[in-house]
Order: sequence, then structure tokens, then C-alpha cells
Amino acid sequence: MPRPDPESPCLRLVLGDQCSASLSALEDLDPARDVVLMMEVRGECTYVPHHPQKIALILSAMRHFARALESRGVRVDYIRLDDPANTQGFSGEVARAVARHKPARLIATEPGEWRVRQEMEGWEAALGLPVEIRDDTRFLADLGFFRRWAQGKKQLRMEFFYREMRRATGFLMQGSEPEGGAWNYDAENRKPLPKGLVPPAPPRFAPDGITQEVTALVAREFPAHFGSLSGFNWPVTAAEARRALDSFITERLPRFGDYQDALAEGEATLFHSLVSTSLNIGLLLPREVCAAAEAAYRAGRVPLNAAEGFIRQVLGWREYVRGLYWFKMPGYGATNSLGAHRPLPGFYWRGDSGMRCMDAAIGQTRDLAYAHHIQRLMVTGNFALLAGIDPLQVQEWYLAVYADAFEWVELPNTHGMALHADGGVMASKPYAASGAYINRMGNHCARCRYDVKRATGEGACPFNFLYWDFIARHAEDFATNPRMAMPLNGLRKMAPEKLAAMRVEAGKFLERTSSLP
Ligand code: FAD
Ligand code: DLZ
Ligand code: SF4
Repeated sequence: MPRPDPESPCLRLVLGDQCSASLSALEDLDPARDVVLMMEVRGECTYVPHHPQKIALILSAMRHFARALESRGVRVDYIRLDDPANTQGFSGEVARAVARHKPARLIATEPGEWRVRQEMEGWEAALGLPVEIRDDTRFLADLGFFRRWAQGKKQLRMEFFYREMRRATGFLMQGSEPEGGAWNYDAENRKPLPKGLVPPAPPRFAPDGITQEVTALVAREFPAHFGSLSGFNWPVTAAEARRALDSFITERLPRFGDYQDALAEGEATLFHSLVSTSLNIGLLLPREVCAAAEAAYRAGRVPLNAAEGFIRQVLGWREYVRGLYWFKMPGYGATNSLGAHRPLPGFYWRGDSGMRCMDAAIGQTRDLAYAHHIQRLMVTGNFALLAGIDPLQVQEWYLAVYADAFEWVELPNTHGMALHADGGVMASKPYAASGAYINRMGNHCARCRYDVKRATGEGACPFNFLYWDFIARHAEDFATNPRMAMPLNGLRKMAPEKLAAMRVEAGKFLERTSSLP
């Protein structure tokens, strides 16, 4: 390969989830010489049928970011989705840009998804010029840190990784000890929402001209994708994302810890932060998010259980799932250790299952491209786990329907945490629960056509008979898992006729849902 000419331009790539001024691909950029390439491509909008709000969010953030770069004097070659010459794929657009600019080299930041990384690695040979793929330095842990921590361990528990991250970053530490003496205040974070407590509404972001143009384009180009555009309210610039973060820290973080696991009728966002889209496309950095939460705690504005609970999500879970994804790929998503093969029921796309908790989660997913963690894990995820739905179909659904979904974060959460399809790499036991859990954490059951107290017969809650059918179906798989001793004990003590009746009910229910369109 010829040596790059220092006078020739570098072509610097910015992908849709890389809208960060501090992106490694933009370090040492010479505005007088270099060109930044940004590409709106159909292939990225349709490799799963993304929610229209997700597509609109990314295209709007990209256009705003390009404008911000241009205002700093940077030359941006911006390819629009409706450009007639657009080949609609990353490789085709990079090749066209190389022909246009004749760069000495191409500089990219590693992408968030394995399939894109594979594609990028073929460019040097295909294009005949050096391609430098830089680390994504926006995370708090580099991939080497995770690899060193994970290497040789039988179990990769988030809690221990999180402690390492606390030590390494100093967040919520008093010297070498955790703030307040404990690493984790989760036990204080399991309250249902009391009657009369109304969570403050998140701030509104009126769509500007760019967002309006993009939403019209998305409505025209992707009319068949699941999801409505009318509720679009995502920050699309770093300034808007910071405003959203600040309002969360002031108005909702103080109660985030207490109601982190709550479910509530008509309350889509509760005390959650809604920062995942901004973090995942680079409008916010995890360090500034954790620092803002810690500062609020140190100033006495939020209790420790809230600050710790929130920082654990960002510093712990988010960094952990990213490390796990790259540590286990390729192949992580291909396992199916519980042998789940049922097709995804059509009601995941319609929200008409008749189960109130499910329909609430799916309905708000359609309207907002958002559901909070407990809805994703303990409602739609739990149902898919209990019903034995094919992990690949569930993974595709989660990747398609949420505005914050990128494979590096979606796959471990779906495959490992919700479905236990990785055989316990991520979670020491399946997150399986009956209707009693959903009833304890929220108020959907009171208005459901099913009776959460019943496990068999007319009107029995499907989560109840599916739960026991699941435990019975996998009793042997879980026999040696000490964390499953309690449900297995319950199973042993259960009257055989009761178990048999629940399993018949489960069989009929699953047959019915599988045969529905
Ligand atoms: P908050 O509850 O306010 O949490 C604060 C932040 O912590 C989040 O913004 C997020 O960045 C981080 N966080 C919290 N939990 C996790 C987690 N388990 N993994 C990684 N980061 C976490 N999150 C995504 O960002 N993208 C996804 O595609 C995604 N898919 C999921 C699929 C399933 C089946 C499950 C169970 C969880 C998934 N999550 C995903 C994690 C979590 O549900 C979302 O991050 C969260 O609901 C986003 O809303 P929020 O910003 O209001 O979060
Ligand atoms: C998700 C997405 C969508 C919908 N559209 C684009 C796009 O048009 N151009 C782009 O650069 N990126 C897009 N993305 C984000 C990419 O899919 C993402 O960068 C890869 O999945 C790697 O994480
Ligand atoms: Fe969900 Fe069962 Fe409660 Fe209905 S009764 S809301 S299906 S848990």
C-alpha cells in the first residue's frame, strides 16, 4: 500500500450514532484539508424495520451535527437519503466518496455493531487505501479493560464489574470505600408508585425545521414500519440533550431510586431519565451523565439510593453490556440454551393481546418508541421467556421498536438478561415471574380482563400458568442452580392436579397465540 501523502485530505467518517464533537475519528482533524463524510442510507433504516421515530431521531441528529461541524469551518460531504445517486449502503457511499475526494486515507471510529465492523474491515482491500479504525473513546471502559476483567472468569456478573468501574473512575467513592459504606442500594429501590404521586412530565422539544423535514421524509419512505411519528419528542442536539439531562437531575432523579422498578397505568416514563437515546447516539457522554448525578448527590439535592441506582445503570450496566457484546461476538446471539422455538405472536406488533400490562407496554412502544426497563424486562421480555419464543425473533423485535436500540446494547439485554438464551453467561438465573410480581409492582392488574389471583380456569392470568409451565418445562435445566431452588421447591410441593391443569391451560393458550396472525 502506498504511504499516505500528508497533503492529501483524510476522509473522516461519522456514523448516525456517532454525533459527538469528541469522536475519535475527528481528533486531529485539519479543517483546511480534511472532509467529513456522513451518509443517510436506506440499508441502515431497514436491516430491521426500525421504528419511524428512531430513524427520524438519527437523521435529524445527523443533520444537526453536520450543520454544527460546518459552522466550525469543517467541510462535510453529507449524503441525503433521497439523493438519486445514493447507493443506500455504507460501502457504496464510502466508495463514491473516495472517488470524489481521492483521500490519502480513511479514518473511522469503531462502529457499535459487529456487522458494520465486518463491513468496515473489508474497505482497505476494496478501496486500495489505508483505513484506520479508531477505538470508540466515548465509553468509560475500553474494551481491553472489560476483556482483562472477564478473561478466565466462569461467571461475568455485572455487580463485580461495576465495583471495578467505581474504583477505576472514582464515582461515588470515599477513598477506596464506596460512598455510604455499601456498593449497591437496590433493596431500597423496589417500591410501587403510591396513589396520588404524579411523576413530573419530561421536557418538550418542539421540532425545528430540520426535524420537520426529516419526519416528513420518514413518513413518506417507511410507511409500513411499526410505530407512530406524532409523539416524537427526542433531543436531537447536544444542547437539547443537556437540557433533558438537567431537567431529569432536578425533577426526577430524587425519586428515581425509589420507583425504578415500578409499573403504572398511563405513566410511560415515571421517574426514568430518558437519556438512553442521547447517550447511544453520542449527544451526551456517560461521564457527564454520571458526574451530573454525583454532583446533585454531593450538593444534598438527591439521596444516595437514587444517585447510586442511576449511576449503576450508566457506569455499571451500560458499560458491562457493551463489554460483554464485544467479548462474546460473533455468535453471542446464536445460542438458544432453553430451546425456545415458538414464533413471536402478532400482538407484539399490535398491542391487542388482552393482557393489560402487555398492551400498555406495546402501545406506548408504538407511540413513543420507548418503554422503561421493567416493562422491557418483566413484561414483554418475561412473556417471551415464559412462552418460549424464538430468541432471534424477539431480538429483532427489540432492535426494531426502541429509539435507543443498537445491537451492542440490545442483544445482551434481550438474549442474555430477558431470555436467558445464553445459558446464564449474563444472569445467574432467568428473570421469570408470575402475575404476582406485575401486580406487586404496578396497577395494571386492577383493570385487566384477566384475574391475577387465578392460575387456572376462566379468566386466569396467563403469566401465572405460563410461569409454572416454564418452571416445570425446565426443571431439569435449573436443577443445579441454587438461585432456582425456591421455585423448584414450590413446584415439588404443588398438587399434581393443579400443575397438570396449569400446563393444559398453558398449552391451549400458547397454541392459540401461535396460530393467530
Ligand atoms: P433509565 O432507567 O433512566 O436508566 C439510565 C440509563 O442507564 C439508561 O439511559 C441507559 O443508558 C442505562 N441503562 C439502564 N439499564 C441498562 C441496561 N440494562 N443495559 C444498558 N444500559 C442500561 N437500553 C438501550 O439503551 N438500548 C436498547 O436497545 C435496550 N434494549 C433492552 C432490551 C431489553 C429486553 C431490556 C430488558 C433492556 C434493554 N435496554 C436497552 C436497557 C434499558 O431498558 C434502557 O436503557 C432504558 O429503559 C432506557 O430508558 P431510560 O433512559 O429512561 O433509562
Ligand atoms: C440506525 C441508523 C439509521 C436508521 N440510519 C442511519 C443512517 O442513515 N446513516 C448512518 O450513518 N447511521 C444510521 N443508523 C445508525 C447505524 O445503524 C449505526 O451507526 C450502526 O448500527 C453501527 O452502530
Ligand atoms: Fe398482566 Fe396478568 Fe395483571 Fe393482566 S392480570 S395485567 S395479564 S399480570
